[in-house]
Amino acid sequence: MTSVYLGLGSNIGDRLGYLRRALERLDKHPRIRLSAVSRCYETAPLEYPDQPWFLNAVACIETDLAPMELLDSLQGIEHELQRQRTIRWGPRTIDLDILLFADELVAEPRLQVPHIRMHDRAFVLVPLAEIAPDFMHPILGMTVSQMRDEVGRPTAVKVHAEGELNVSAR
Ligand code: A4P
Ligand code: MG
Repeated sequence: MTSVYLGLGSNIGDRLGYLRRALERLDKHPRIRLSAVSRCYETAPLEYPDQPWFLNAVACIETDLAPMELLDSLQGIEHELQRQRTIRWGPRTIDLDILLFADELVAEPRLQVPHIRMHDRAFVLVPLAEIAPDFMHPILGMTVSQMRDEVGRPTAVKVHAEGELNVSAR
């Protein structure tokens, strides 16, 4: 089994509901076990600013799927939760990104791991540091908490009022 860190984001409709449903679907997958979930953060949109604020969280799963098989499963869950791909970086019911796949490196057209933008995004690093502060980025050689301290803690990242996702991570 491999420990994998996933980023979750939603900025349309019942954002908390979409995050919870994505986590439940992950945990129901026969080859995925959910082992930890961060709190949920309300974050200002980056890249494409003219869109609603996001809820973001990070989860740790254990899986024996290969990286590409996991990507297929995540895209299946996105599809089930009515994700429409219109604008790149634009609004979405649910976005599931593979942040780190143990210390493996993947450089395929469909998949790059570690996620190429994770190290400069507070909406990834703040929740990730809650559940994996000492995990080392396999290319940059920095721990998650070091990367978080470099990116700072902008006020645009705050714990959501209902911050506990209450999904039973085992
Ligand atoms: N892909 C490549 N590497 C990966 C990976 N490690 N994990 C490919 C998942 N997918 C990966 O993604 C486009 C393609 O990336 C996929 O088909 C897959 O083959 P997408 O989810 O269809 O589209 P996207 O999410 O719009 O693009 P992308 O590049 O994943 O964007 P990001 O980096 O996820 O950014 N602001 C806040 N506050 N919170 C957010 O969550 N998210 C984004 C999207 C922008 N601004 C945000 C947030
Ligand atoms: Mg994405």
